[in-house]
Amino acid sequence: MTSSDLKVSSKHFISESPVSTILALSGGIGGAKLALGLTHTMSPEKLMIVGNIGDDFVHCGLHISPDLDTLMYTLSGKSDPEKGWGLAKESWTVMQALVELGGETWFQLGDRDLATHLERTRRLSEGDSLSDITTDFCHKFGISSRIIPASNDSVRTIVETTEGDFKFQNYFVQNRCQPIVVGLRFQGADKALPHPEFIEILQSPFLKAVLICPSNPFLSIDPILAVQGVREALQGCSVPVIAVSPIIGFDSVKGPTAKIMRELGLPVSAIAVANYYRDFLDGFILDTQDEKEASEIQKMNISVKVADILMKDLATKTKLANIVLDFSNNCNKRNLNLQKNGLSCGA
Ligand code: FO1
Repeated sequence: MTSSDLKVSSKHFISESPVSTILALSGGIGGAKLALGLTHTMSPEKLMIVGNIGDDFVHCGLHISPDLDTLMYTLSGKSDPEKGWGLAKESWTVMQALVELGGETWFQLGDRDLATHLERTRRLSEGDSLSDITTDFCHKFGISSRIIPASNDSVRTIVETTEGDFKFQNYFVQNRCQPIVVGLRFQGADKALPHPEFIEILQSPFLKAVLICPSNPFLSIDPILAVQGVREALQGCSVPVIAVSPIIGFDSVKGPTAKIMRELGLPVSAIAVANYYRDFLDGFILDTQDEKEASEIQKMNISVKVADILMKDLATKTKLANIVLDFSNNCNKRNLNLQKNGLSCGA
């Protein structure tokens, strides 16, 4: 199936907001930081965020969508600033009671966060789609950007390790990313249909740029790309596709990106990330600490911008968002003329 096979009707976002949409592909914490910066830099209604659903799972009978929730909580200003996931000022009464019962407590669910999972699970059981539920939650949280799951169908990340296969959260939380990764697969991705608005926006004349957030390429972005038709739609889209490096100074900004790169036999570098995305990438933003890598990336005919990309607070998130938007405005699609002339923007 190709993206052109996916005939969809225009509703919601595009028809309501027919100008200069920015599309961001995001995992959880790192992606949500940039998304928050973007909402402070541009009209938030013009931002569409496609969230990873490979981390979703059913736990204690509840459907948990960690990355969608992290995006939702972050954009509404409700997220826990220390952990990056869950809600700020959370109470843990239910978890404590579960400890006393000897229940499953390796995955921490705060009391108010539980309400999100309870209501999502109830509505899914009544036949509502994950995207409709997410849209309704976003309205309740006062979020005017559009957050959609990559698919309304099930996609589940399986981490293949030297100790066997793990479902994502068993690898990530229960086993603290310790097992050595030998591969990843995304169960259901080949049968999952992308959310219709995702493909529609990629083909829309109103799309201005696609941003790949500084999320883990293997755990957070790949499950989105694995959904049928997505990679082709990205390769075929007519606007610049820009990625922000998740690597700073040969290490992950957060999480196990560097560890997984080493285990998969890849060099831990911004170059390796740019190379990983090179079949659809037009521009790459890397940190000033990695400036020396810029020329190698430019040799791949990918335009490069060097900037301070560490997002420590709202000011640095907004500053990076400004840089990303400015770069995307000035960055051309890779084409023959560019390649012949050796031109690139923003270096
Ligand atoms: N991450 C943890 O490291 N430990 C947890 O107990 C945990 C609970 C949790 C509950 C709800 C939620 O939305 C996210 C939660 N996360 C937790 C984060 C989550 O596992 C990961 O950050 C993402 O899946 C990776 O993007």
